[in-house]
Amino acid sequence: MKSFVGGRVTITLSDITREAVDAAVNAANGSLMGGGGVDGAIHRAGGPGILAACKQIRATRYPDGLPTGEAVITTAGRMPARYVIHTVGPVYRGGNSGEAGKLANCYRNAISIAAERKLATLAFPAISTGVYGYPSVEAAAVSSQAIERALDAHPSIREVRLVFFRESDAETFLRHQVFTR
Ligand code: AR6
Repeated sequence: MKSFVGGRVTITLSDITREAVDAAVNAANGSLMGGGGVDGAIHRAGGPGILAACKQIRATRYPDGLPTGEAVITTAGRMPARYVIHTVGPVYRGGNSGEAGKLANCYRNAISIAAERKLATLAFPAISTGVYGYPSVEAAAVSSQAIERALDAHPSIREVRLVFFRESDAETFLRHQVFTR
């Protein structure tokens, strides 16, 4: 499979709950209480420890929920990853409601939390491109630019693994990404 940014970004066809990375990123919603899609899969695979940690975060730092574009870190429970970084992507409303900036923030903040925690390897799903309706073509450009910038800012991050569920999603990403190297 292809790689970018000097081999620090890799593209994988897989189920993110099976990736043995320092942190798997979850496309959550602001409640942090679980849901469908990748969020449901992560909570099922990791077990109740993830929800317990999310409840703790809601009770302390984010009583009104996690704002769009922000990220928090919890245990990964029984998943092979060590941690889960939960971030909330934007719901796509046509593209003129600040969606691109919010989607970029998800990638930037997740990578920045990983660097703060001295984690080196991360796996991302294609945030917002499922239930939240973000077109995969546009998300490819936004996410690739945000990831490259964040990696430039955080040299300690060794690998960002982009995990696609379907081959057609990986192909769309590869056609529309804007990595410069
Ligand atoms: N591994 C990798 N990718 C996956 C997996 C998996 N196990 N499962 C789905 N995808 P979505 P969103 C892909 O809908 O659009 C939830 O209910 C999927 O094909 O999971 O950010 C939350 O609680 C798609 O390309 O996330 C929120 O309410 C991508 O992951 C809401 O959905 C993202 O799809 C978030 O919506």
